[in-house]
Amino acid sequence: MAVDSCLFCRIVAGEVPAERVATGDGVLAFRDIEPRAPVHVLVVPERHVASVHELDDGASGLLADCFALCRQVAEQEGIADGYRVTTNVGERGGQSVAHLHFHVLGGRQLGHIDS
Ligand code: DGP
Repeated sequence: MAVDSCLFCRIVAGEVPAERVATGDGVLAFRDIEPRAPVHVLVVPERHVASVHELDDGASGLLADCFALCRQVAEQEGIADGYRVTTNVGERGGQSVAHLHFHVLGGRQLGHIDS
């Protein structure tokens, strides 16, 4: 996908509005438009990567920055006692936006992942 037509690249660029909740080192957090929990925030790298499957071996810094922002979001949103961080890969894996993102979900009792 061309970066200029990627929805999350356009959110990062400020071309599409989103409720931003935090920023990190090359990473942005904003609220999911279809929240599935009282807290549902997406953490995305600013540079375009389709999914974790497309990351190269040198991506440990980018992943550390993503997870650092997930932790910060959890603290900010008051869910640090229990939350989920998840990422989908490819259409068959439930991914609908082809720009790497981590869902940070919490604020209610979460069950086992079974679907
Ligand atoms: P996934 O299905 O794992 O690729 O997650 C994509 C998420 O992105 C989904 O939970 C809904 C959210 N989403 C889709 N379009 C928008 C948008 O325009 N703004 C925001 N804030 N979230 C969006």
